[in-house]
Amino acid sequence: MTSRAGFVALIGEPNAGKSTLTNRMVGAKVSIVTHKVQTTRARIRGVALEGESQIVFVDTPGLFRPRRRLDRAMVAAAWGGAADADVIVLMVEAHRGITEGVERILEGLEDFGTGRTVALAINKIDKVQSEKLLGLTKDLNERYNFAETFMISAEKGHGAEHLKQWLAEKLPEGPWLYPEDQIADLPLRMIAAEMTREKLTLRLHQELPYQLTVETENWEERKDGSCKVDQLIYVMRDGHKGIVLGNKGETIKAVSKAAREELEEFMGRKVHLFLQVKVRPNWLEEKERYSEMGLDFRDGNK
Ligand SMILES: Nc1nc2c(ncn2[C@@H]2O[C@H](COP(=O)(O)OP(=O)(O)OP(=O)(O)O)[C@@H](O)[C@H]2O)c(=O)[nH]1
Ligand SMILES: [Mg+2]
Repeated sequence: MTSRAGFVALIGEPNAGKSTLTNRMVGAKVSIVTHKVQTTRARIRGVALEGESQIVFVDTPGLFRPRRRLDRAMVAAAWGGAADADVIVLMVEAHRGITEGVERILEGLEDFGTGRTVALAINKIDKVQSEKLLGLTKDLNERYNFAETFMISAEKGHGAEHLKQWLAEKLPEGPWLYPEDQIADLPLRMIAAEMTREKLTLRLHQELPYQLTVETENWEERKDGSCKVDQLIYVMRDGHKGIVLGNKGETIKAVSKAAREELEEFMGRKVHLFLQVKVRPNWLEEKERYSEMGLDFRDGNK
């Protein structure tokens, strides 16, 4: 049998379930997931095997109408991921259907021209009656020439195996791109920062998660096999710092505990995690913050 390998970009509106599907396909959590929109900020690769194929899933930030520099850099990263992929999967939420945002993405896909394989995955089918899905499938296929339509639930797993098998066959023949046992290619310090950002996003309300970033400052291996990880949480205002810390520091303590536990499980060893909050009013305009996030600062230029 010949081996196959290639990139499959998952694109869609924020919250469509791209990261959830990435994790399901890989069989491990490589990308953070929250109920909030705009959770993923950069391209996250997750590697899955299916038969003789190695499928590199490229989870992308959601596509939306950008306002800030960070938004523009995220949207550019998402389209860049699609442009580089062998196969694109557009994820649409079953219960929301064809929103304005989906319409805009379909227009964007037209710019790629023909000759590229684009599949449609209608996600969250666990949320709707099946009759509704037929109409939506028809409407979407009238608007764009999808190679195939899949009805899935990234969370519950319905249809995911079928989609994976189909994708495996669409990839070009060639040697695998990553070692057999590799599932992610983000540096550990970035994975660790993402874990902390996930826990913050889950606990903080309204706009605050969009106004902070997390960076791993220092990583120290200890003789006893554990590691000490220092992270900085950049916020924009003094008031935000107080909210992140919480009453008597209870918010940051809870975040730190949850992130540490996840990191320990991921690495299979003990972690000492230290979080510090720093007020940095202009972090959204600092080049270094973008490279730490895995984004291109210039993509944010107007
Ligand atoms: N009911 C249901 N919920 C789902 C399904 N897939 C994902 N979700 C939920 O939808 C929310 C968003 O999921 P994510 O995977 O973070 O979505 P995303 O497309 O990566 O979002 P961004 O990173 O913000 O662009 C989370 O609360 C998921 O648990 C599904 O099949 N069914
Ligand atoms: Mg995501």
